[in-house]
Amino acid sequence: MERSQTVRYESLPVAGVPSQVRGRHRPLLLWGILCVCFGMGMHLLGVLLVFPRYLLGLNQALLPFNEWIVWYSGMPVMAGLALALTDLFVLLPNKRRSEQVRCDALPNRGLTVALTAYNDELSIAEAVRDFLGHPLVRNVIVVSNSSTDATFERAQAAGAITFDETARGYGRCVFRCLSEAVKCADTDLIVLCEGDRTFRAHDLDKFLAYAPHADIVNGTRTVEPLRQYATQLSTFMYYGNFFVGKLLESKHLGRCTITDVGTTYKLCHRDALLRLLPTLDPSVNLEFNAHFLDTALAQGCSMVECPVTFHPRIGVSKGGNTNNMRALLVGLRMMAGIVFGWRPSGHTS
Ligand SMILES: Nc1nc2c(ncn2[C@@H]2O[C@H](COP(=O)(O)OP(=O)(O)O)[C@@H](O)[C@H]2O)c(=O)[nH]1
Ligand SMILES: [Mg+2]
Repeated sequence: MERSQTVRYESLPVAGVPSQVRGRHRPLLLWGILCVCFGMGMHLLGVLLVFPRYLLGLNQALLPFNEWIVWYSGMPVMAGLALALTDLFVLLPNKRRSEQVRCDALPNRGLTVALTAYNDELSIAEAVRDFLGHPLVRNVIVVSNSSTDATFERAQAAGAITFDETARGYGRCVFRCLSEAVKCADTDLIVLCEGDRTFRAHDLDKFLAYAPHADIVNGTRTVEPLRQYATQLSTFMYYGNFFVGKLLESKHLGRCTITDVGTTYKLCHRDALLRLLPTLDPSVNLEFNAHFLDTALAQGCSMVECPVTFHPRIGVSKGGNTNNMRALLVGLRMMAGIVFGWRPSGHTS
């Protein structure tokens, strides 16, 4: 294909991440939030026990346990508050970055855009044309995740550099996108996005405005006037993403603001991505975006959020947005990853 011939490829470094990692801190605020949530859950359970006690005639049997649970639910709440307040008022000043606000020059503002696609034949050509139409976009890559429809052919016909990723799963697809994009040595800036038309090329200018300030500019879909009325992001997912985002933020307190943990749309500086890629686990599936941010922050990358517009999907949803129950499971796995570490999660699309 013509466009791919103009791209100069460079080999990936084999060594791991350089020693950018700064001193690790205990995430007391994260533990505090979890303790408070646990205590409040206990308390709620205690209040709800009133129903079996009086409606099922189990008052005598359940009363001692009911009193215990309501009384002792205060302990995790108090412990959690103590942890959270210690982190916020004692440790935070040392955790916050002390250097000046970063404002790098961008000598090369050209962009390589990499789009994930899985059976997205209805939208992929339009998405490719949208991004190719932006004056700063030099390469558009599409990674089709073993699509069984015409996604690959339509992406190629629309002018994308196309790849087929045979290992199934969103994480594998994103990882392949990033791995192919860093080989494009004619650009310093890499944009990851989806080929389902939920995100648009006009937002690239917003990303570029934030690009001097951090290694990673992560899109956020939480700015109300920028969300189209009916999208796949239900109210539950909107607040769920926000909550999990704040958990991740509390883990890396003083280093970032996170309001949306599930957006694919993001810009990365190529040099930072080259260091980060060997530390990512492509077998983490639909939680991959949270895994990406957590790992990047742990490696010492800087991250800033950028509001992006969000639009209804073209075609059928296959990801974590299919329904609220699936979104809940993805959210719980994200929380487990943030607290206990990231584990492979088989593809379920
Ligand atoms: N769910 C899923 N999505 C994939 C896979 N491989 C690639 N993708 C793409 O990754 C994106 C998933 O994003 P998401 O917004 O969570 O789900 P969507 O509702 O299907 O768009 C879509 O653009 C898919 O086409 C896969 O194995 N599973
Ligand atoms: Mg999508």
